[in-house]
Amino acid sequence: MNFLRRRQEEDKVKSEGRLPPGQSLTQKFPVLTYGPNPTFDPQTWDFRVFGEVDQEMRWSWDEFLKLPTKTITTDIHCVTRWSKFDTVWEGVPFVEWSQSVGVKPSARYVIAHCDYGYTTNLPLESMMDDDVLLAYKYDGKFLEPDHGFPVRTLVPKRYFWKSAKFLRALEFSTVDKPGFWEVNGYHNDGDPWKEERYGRRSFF
Ligand SMILES: Nc1nc2c(c(=O)[nH]1)N[C@H]1C(S)=C(S)[C@@H](COP(=O)(O)O)O[C@H]1N2
Ligand SMILES: [Mo]
Repeated sequence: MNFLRRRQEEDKVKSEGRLPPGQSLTQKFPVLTYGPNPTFDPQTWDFRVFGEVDQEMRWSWDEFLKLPTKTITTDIHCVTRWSKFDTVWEGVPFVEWSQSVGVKPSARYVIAHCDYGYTTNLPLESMMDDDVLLAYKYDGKFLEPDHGFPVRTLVPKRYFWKSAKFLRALEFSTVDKPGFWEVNGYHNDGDPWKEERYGRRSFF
């Protein structure tokens, strides 16, 4: 009965066009991390930008917290087939932040670098959406360690593996550099509406 009601609810939202193909709605917030959570020391933590920018820069935790933020409400979609509606995030908006770092015209890709070497790549174009954040609050509170504390990227229009937890640097690049999951079989672009789950080198 419960199951039936859930299916009816899902059919309803699908017909409203909010649930991408092959996804199911969840109220929970599943955790998917490859490896352990990093330890955080506000004295030594930094966030860097490098590559195709006028000047490479770094922010301490205190400096990062002074950057202008905005809050958005958005749906998120994981490649493992769960979607969660109306999640609320606060963070530094990527578009405004990127204007302040002087991105060179030669930059075409953005590579997110995280603690323990997790990386993920996107065309600069897909980062230039007004819902893309360097997020550090969820539901009005600092991120839970499991969800990427202190900072993660948030790219709601891509599958959630493109939203990099434990972010430490963004690299602007002339060439694409497929990241951790992308070289392990996930699709390079990861658009949930096109169901771009697995790439050509997929083993699944
Ligand atoms: N640094 C880092 N970021 C990561 C991951 C990871 O393992 N390490 N997993 C990705 C995957 S596969 C998903 S689905 C989401 C999960 O985010 P959540 O645990 O907050 O739900 O984070 C993404 N970002
Ligand atoms: Mo994922």
